[in-house]
Amino acid sequence: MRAKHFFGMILAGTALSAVAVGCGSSSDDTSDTSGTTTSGAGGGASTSTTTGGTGGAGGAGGGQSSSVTTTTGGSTTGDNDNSMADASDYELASSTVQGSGLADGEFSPVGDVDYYKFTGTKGQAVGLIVASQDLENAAFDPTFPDTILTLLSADGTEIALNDDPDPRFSNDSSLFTLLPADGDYYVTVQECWTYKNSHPENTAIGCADPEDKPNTAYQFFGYSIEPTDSVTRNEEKGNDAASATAMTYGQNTSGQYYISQVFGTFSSETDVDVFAFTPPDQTVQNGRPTTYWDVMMPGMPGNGSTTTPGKMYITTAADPSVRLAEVDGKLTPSLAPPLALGQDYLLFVEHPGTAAGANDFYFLQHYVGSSNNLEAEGDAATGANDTWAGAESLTASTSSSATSTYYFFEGDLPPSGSGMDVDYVKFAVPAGMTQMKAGCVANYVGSGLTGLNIDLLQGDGTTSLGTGTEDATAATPTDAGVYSVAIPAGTTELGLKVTAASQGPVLGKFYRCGVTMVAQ
Ligand SMILES: [Ca+2]
Ligand SMILES: [Ca+2]
Ligand SMILES: [Ca+2]
Ligand SMILES: [Ca+2]
Repeated sequence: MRAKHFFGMILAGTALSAVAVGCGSSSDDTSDTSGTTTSGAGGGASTSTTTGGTGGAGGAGGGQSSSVTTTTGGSTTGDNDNSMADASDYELASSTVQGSGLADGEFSPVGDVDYYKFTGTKGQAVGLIVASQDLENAAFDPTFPDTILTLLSADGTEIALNDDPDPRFSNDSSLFTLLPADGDYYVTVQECWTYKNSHPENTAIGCADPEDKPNTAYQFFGYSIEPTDSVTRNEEKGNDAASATAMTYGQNTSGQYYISQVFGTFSSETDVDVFAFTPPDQTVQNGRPTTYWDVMMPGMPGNGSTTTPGKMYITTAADPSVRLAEVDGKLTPSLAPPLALGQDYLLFVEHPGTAAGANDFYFLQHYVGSSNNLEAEGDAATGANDTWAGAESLTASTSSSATSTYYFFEGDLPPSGSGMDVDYVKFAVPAGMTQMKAGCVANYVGSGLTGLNIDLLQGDGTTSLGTGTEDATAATPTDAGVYSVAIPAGTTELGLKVTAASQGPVLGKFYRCGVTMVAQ
């Protein structure tokens, strides 16, 4: 019974991911990380979406939920103990069999670490999941544990770690990995503060307050990831379109599509994995159908892979030589182009070409959803909003409040005459808003636009409050953003001018933007 509840929550929680993620924490809102300010919930988008969901828009992206199904085979014996020597034996479940394999645990007293031990084989794909907030439909509730899960090799070396899921629909942990060798493994499950206090060197870990949380219960589940209707493993049949592995899309009983899991190994530094996919026909709630592909973070802390992907790109099935969207997985971990539903495409995932590591693999979380509000010009037209006089008025996101206002939009910048299209938008500044930021991405998430630039304009349409230019090829990529801008007193309207330097050879012309204002 508990099992059903557990995974029921994962499904519901993930289906809400767009909204939940979008509503994000205020601390996330201060992030200047490229690409994180540009998708509303509409993005449905990536785990790093930060600046507030766009309410209804988001739902579309949602619709997806975890493909994990409850299974038999998992088992646990004894108490959940505090060291490798006392670890509870756990047998990985098979993800393809219905049943249960859940271990109940509790963080008690504060600082408790629970160890589980399982046996696996080299190359085995394993999912390790903790549910605590999700057990009680309490995503981001500070009275519930913010868990961290680590995977240790038999000698106790940490080889992988997850804090929060991707998409980030709660603070519960889920780790998807390929085991590097035959043998025994250990899993630790603990509250975030317990880990942080014992690993001060791991500065990447941020924990939700308070340290001593009133609720302490969790469930742990580990399973062997087998191909299902929403899980696709590259079959290593070759490196070209003719040998592509067909991807699958699964639906729950309500007709919502699951998040698809797409993964594979890099057999050498020249390996290219090719997947054939057809975004399934569905109704997207906002904007245009958009495909999201998020790379799970490699390394440690991460999923333990010894490499990032290299180039990742999408073509039509009809012409694998022309790239519609492309990112360098070494630099940017998310590919998010709008694509037509029901059409046949190919996804190429290349090794970065560096020396092959001991366990080079990748996991992508993939889903199809809606987009931000779309400009009126459409993907090939120009002219409608090319001047301040013709600027399109944006509608504030429904996630806005008395203390924060959000706008999300996107569009295209096709070649126009001897140059490029220019898009102007304008938006109201509600009374009380004093600080703001705006950011746009294109190349960062696979568009063929380079040199994306935004100019934040006052209501006269000419006075600039700041400009920013995207550089997705820098060692530390940046979006086209302006940050920490003081809104001049008395301002009732602002605008953005969006331009790009060039487009091609990648065919994508899209860009995606977000604006955040706060009262401080
Ligand atoms: Ca966590
Ligand atoms: Ca491969
Ligand atoms: Ca345009
Ligand atoms: Ca335009």
